Amino acid sequence: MKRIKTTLLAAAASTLALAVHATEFRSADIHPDDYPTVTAVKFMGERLKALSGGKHSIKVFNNSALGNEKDTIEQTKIGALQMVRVNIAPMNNICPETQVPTMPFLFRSVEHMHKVLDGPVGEDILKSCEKQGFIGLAFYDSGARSMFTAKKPVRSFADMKGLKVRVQQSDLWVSMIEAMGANATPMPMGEVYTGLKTGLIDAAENNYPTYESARAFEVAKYYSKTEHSMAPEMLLFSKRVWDKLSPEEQGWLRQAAKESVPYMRKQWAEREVKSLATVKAGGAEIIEIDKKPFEAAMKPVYDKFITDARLKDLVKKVQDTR
Ligand code: BDP
Repeated sequence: MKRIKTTLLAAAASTLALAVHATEFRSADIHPDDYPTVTAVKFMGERLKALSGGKHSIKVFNNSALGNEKDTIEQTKIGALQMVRVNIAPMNNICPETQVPTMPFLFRSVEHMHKVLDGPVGEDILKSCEKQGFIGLAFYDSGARSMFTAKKPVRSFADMKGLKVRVQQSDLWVSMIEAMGANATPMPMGEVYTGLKTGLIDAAENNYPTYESARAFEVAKYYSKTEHSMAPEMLLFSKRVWDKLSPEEQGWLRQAAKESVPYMRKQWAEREVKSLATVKAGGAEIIEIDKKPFEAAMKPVYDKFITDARLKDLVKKVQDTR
């Protein structure tokens, strides 16, 4: 009898322990429900649940429900939020190594980008944010970013002169746009549509899926294929929270994040095609443009931001990746 009681007690205690420790991690994103970054993190959550035997899960707070990217990065750093999916750009001022995959005209193709980010250079960059309080779990695709304008089309490099262009909150992005002869205005994504509509800005730049999902094509119908940067997306976990997890739990998270990457890439490729069709049907004009003068103008940006030996070495490793 005594033995049964003890066993029952032990079972109850372990159920309790499980209940106490079962965690629903919160993850932020600015994008709508069907955007590939959002569906990928939801997929990661399912994988995490399976790997952890139901112990852990992820709830995605998208549509900027928890704030813009700069705010949610800050919340993740202090551990108020466990996870965040952001573009790499707002991390540029926080960990300098993230500037590398942001650099203009660095990647030669999507395959080149995947090879770099899946390899030791990608690993190195993900790890570099640890000292700032972030565990880099994965990179996601973000395609190539191009310029879109509200009033007059950009058909050549010279047309960039004097344009007021919204950029992400990163010094590197300000320089990139200024090197094109335009004026850069950093602001969160959530203000872009109104900014373009009211004439506060003349232009912004992004990939097809965001140009489409943010409805920017309704207010800026000229999309010029400058393809100036392939700045990827990043999935970051709060180091403060991470350090309290067991190695086994950390392993589940890493594994689930890793498994979400091919899932995301497939969704992304499909979404790019779908978004292009949507913006065209919505009246956007897709303009082919000579990218050479844009690329040539980027030398001062490399000189200003790729300054120390470590960053130079990383850029070289990217260029040498075949
Ligand atoms: C999109 C990224 C998103 C950024 C946005 C931007 O997916 O993370 O916030 O660009 O330009 O492509 O701010």
